[in-house]
Amino acid sequence: MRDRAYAEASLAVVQRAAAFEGRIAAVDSRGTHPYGNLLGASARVAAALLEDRSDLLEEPIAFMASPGADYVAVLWGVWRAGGMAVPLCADHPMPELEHVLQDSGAGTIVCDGAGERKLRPIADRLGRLLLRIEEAKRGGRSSRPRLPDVEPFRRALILYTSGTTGRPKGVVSSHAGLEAQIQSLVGAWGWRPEDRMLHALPLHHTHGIVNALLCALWSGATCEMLPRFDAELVWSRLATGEVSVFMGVPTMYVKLISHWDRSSSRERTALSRGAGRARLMVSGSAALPVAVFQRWQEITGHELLERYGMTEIGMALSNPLHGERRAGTVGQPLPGVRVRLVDEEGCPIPEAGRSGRIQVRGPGLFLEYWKRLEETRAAYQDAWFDTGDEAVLEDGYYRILGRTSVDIMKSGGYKISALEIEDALREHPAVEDCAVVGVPDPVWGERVCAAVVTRPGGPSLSGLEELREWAGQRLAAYKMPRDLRIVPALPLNTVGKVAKSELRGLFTSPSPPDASPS
Ligand code: MCA
Ligand code: AMP
Repeated sequence: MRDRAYAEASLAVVQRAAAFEGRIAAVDSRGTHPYGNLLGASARVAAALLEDRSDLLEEPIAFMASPGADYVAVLWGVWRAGGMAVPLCADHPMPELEHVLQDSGAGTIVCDGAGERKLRPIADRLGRLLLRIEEAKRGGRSSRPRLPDVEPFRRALILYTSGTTGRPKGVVSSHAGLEAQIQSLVGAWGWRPEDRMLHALPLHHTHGIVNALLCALWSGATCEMLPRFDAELVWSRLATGEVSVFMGVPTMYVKLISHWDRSSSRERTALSRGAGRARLMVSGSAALPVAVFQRWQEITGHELLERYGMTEIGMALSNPLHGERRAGTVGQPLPGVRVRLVDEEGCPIPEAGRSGRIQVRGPGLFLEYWKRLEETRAAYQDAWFDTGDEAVLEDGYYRILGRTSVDIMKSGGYKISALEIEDALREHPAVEDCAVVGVPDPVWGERVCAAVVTRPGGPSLSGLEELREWAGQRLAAYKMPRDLRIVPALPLNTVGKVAKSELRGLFTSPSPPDASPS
């Protein structure tokens, strides 16, 4: 049934939701929310955003909402008004939020009370309009506003992701691109209306937004949204046996395993039995160590389904829903996605067994880096997007070998640019120069480590805690250095660049007491 309360939008996401009107779409701390209610709320948000206009015409609208029905109402509301949604992360410090607001050019920010307290100073400084979610949900002035027809090729979403240059870039996806990403996963992973997804992922990245939330809603399933990841809370929900689908980054599974290990034997039995009733558990965003795959299988009976993707392309490779899930691999191309490996010159590698850079094409690819035409062009070779990740095809399964750039790290599933952190650290008055590297870590995948050369005659740097406190005002928590070495000079290679592989060795060997103040 269609949303009758308001003139209809053409978006597939709305049409699909209307078909599930009476079913529960979201469960959050406030209760259960049927699809029909989310449609009504999102139409009113759209009306409030439109006011006297007939169409936002892809205007970027930033929003900060806690995980739950309000998040969906605002996301859909922006789309139904013809706008482009820019999700903000509530945990980010001011400079990160300011970067997103400035770069996206979002003139309006929709947020809850907590968001308003955080965002008010930036909004005032940048001259942006703040709209409270509660107010937006009351709708606009007209009781029966007309919502625009939104064509699928229009811009829908900007997600900010770190790259090899400077600050995070905005990755723009169209409605059609997102729908292609969703449809590919819904088919491959057998999503159905009876599913109940337990959602504990951040809602400003593809993993949490597309793979988890939007796939569930596209399918008429129920998405139970936790305020944040908490191993005990996740286990308590898995233990009920009510959850059918769970998705996480490898760090989450490591933390869940460690919680299970700390539980009593009676608790363990209950946790394992409940989790065993789920039909699908997925890992992605970073490499899943084989030991974690095996331990999770011992504990829950689940073979984690590992897949590979990227903000710019959505998901590209996946182990099968039915059939062998091979630990340490990411399976085969998903429906509608083409994948090839190329050598250093960009020539396709025809035979299996040779490693190369992954290139991807398909209808789910992003449209552009927001306002970065040159970088968008450079990301493609013909119509193939170059991921910068290396892989090898072995016996029909792709295995990810790593990244071509030493300046990109993955920690806790978050993509982190070493260069961005170096730029920030160089602003510290005691820092003459620095270099940041990712060092393998059993919990986080990689750990952010910084080597610093102090400024001669400058203020002293007492150590890691001082640097972290200072960096915490500028960088998101997951970008903060976890280890510091103060060195007389940075090691350079023959062409005068910092030798990052050599530098990594500094952090894997024990630190001399005088070189690394704690
Ligand atoms: C937090 N800490 C970290 C990191 N994050 N330390 C190292 N590396 C990190 N990345 C520190 C905190 O500062 C804190 O330290 C302590 O660990 C506990 O932090 P807390 O936030 O409580 O940890 P947590 O809540 O357990 O967070 C772990 C997490 C989180 C839930 C795994 O990192 C997370 O939500 N990751 C998911 C990221 C994601 O969605 N990526 C998808 C993007 P202290 O105590 O010293 O202060 S990639 C994507 O979308 C593509 C398309 C794809 O393929 O999926
Ligand atoms: P992001 O830019 O945050 O979307 O992160 C995308 C990157 O995450 C990819 O380019 C890969 O480097 C990494 N990634 C995602 N899934 C996997 C996986 N299963 N194994 C290894 N790396 C992965």
